[in-house]
Amino acid sequence: MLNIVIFGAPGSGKGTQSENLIEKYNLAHISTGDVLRAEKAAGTELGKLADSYMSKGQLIPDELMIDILASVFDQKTKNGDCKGVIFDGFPRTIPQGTALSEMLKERGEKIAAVVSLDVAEEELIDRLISRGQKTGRTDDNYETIKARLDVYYNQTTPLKEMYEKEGILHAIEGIGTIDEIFGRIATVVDKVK
Ligand code: B4P
Repeated sequence: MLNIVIFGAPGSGKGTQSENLIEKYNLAHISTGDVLRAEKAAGTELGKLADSYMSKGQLIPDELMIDILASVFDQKTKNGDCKGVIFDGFPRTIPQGTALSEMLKERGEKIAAVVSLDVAEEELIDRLISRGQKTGRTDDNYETIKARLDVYYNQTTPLKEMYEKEGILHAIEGIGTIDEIFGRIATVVDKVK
């Protein structure tokens, strides 16, 4: 299977580019942010718990996310009608990265590429503020965005080094039109598929 991790700071375009990848390569999409927002909208206990972290810009605890990820992966791939999976917003910590590799190995799978979208901080903040104004997404306000960026720099960026050592990290310039950036991503994916 073609398993791709799309990696980057909040607002770097992970969700946006995932939509293009799904369509072009017939991949299933796992967005942990979308899973948590759906739980919140449904008013479940998990959703209430997730919201208590997301509204502060913090990460949901690893043990919980790792369990969720494995069950969503099995559910999305059970029919065998997708060519692979795009992991959008997971992993976000080293323990999540290790758990993802183990989960895939147990199923005879591996990550084909980690696509890392590089975008300057001012641009990230502008994009997220603008999305917050358009959609009312409650974590897209200045204070929470700054907290999410701190979490990204402290807890998520160490994964880059891990994937670089594994030789599967592909850094992509994440500034430009959505189509231009997708062209850069597709060049990488076409080489590994
Ligand atoms: P996510 O839902 O993953 O949200 P995100 O990091 O903000 O990225 P997203 O994919 O939505 O936005 P994108 O960059 O595409 O996470 C939200 C929260 O959930 C986290 O803070 C955390 O609390 C929790 N969570 C999720 N996963 C977790 C995990 N694994 N462990 C623990 N906690 C977890 O786009 C942003 C905006 O930019 C959009 O408006 C888009 O239109 C715009 N944009 C995109 N590309 C552009 C371009 N080229 N030019 C201009 N604008 C562009």
